[in-house]
Amino acid sequence: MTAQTQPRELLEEVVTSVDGGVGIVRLNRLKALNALSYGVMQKIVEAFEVYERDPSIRCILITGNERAFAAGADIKELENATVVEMASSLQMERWDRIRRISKPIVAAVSGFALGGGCELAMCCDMIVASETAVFGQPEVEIGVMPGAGGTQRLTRAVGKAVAMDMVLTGRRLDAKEALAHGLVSRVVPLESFYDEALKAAHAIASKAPMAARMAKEGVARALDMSLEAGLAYERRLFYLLFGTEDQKEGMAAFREKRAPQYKGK
Ligand code: DAK
Repeated sequence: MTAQTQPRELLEEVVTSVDGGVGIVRLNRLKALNALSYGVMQKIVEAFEVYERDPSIRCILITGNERAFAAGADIKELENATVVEMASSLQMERWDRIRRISKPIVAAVSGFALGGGCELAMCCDMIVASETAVFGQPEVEIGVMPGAGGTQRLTRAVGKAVAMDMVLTGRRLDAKEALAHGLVSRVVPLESFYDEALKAAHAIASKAPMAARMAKEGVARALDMSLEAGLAYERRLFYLLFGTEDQKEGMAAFREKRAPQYKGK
């Protein structure tokens, strides 16, 4: 089969699709275990931003394949980079743009989630992992250290002891350990990891969009605020929702014993 005759999907490293209110992004760089080249990161960010702007999309799902979510940044691209190139590359900005997405993001992870792959999963709001998922920050093995949240988000998720072990020795966590340490939300059989994640994404998409976005923001901010400031912040987000039509609809639907019809207003 020549490149011209291959199905389009085989040629695209990032494949997007929509399922109801869920915008899906699938990493499809099979031969390199979904290594996050600059091009792949740019496409992920672009897809996320399209979904962010589309009011019909209420939740985003990102996944890879059974063998790999992503085995990290593309080492072959990084090998000869200079300090100046790294510091001035658009790559950090791409990570920041992912962080600014306000809609909930679910990661469906199977196989390797290493280095930047683990960091990408940790940027998401929920990780549904297959039993074969493996999480790690092995950058120290190749002469560097995590650069996109691996010392910060990982430490907040699993605590200093386990984070230090992973970052300093390159130790990987299997799915059960990741669940025990609070890195992932659910571990499910390999055959169903994608379906389970999609189901979770649909559950989120069925909720009032503003409520889901505010809830995401509240939990995300919990990690970088004092308890007192966080509680005050949460209260303001909570009050804000009483200005939405969806709050009235949700509570009326409860009283009338019917399913709510949310409009995102
Ligand atoms: N980059 C490029 N290619 C990769 C890759 C990677 N990270 N990981 C795997 N591959 C490629 C391999 O080179 C191989 O390609 P061919 O040789 O066949 O052409 C193919 O994928 C299959 O890999 P293996 O033959 O190695 O498969 P195995 O099953 O034997 O091993 C493995 C799987 C995942 C254990 C192994 O491939 C591995 O150790 N991969 C590297 C994992 C790693 O070190 N990841 C961290 C990379 S550093 C930044 C922010 C973040 C970052 C950088 C910058 N800024 C904000 C600027 C992040 C840095 C990183 O992630």
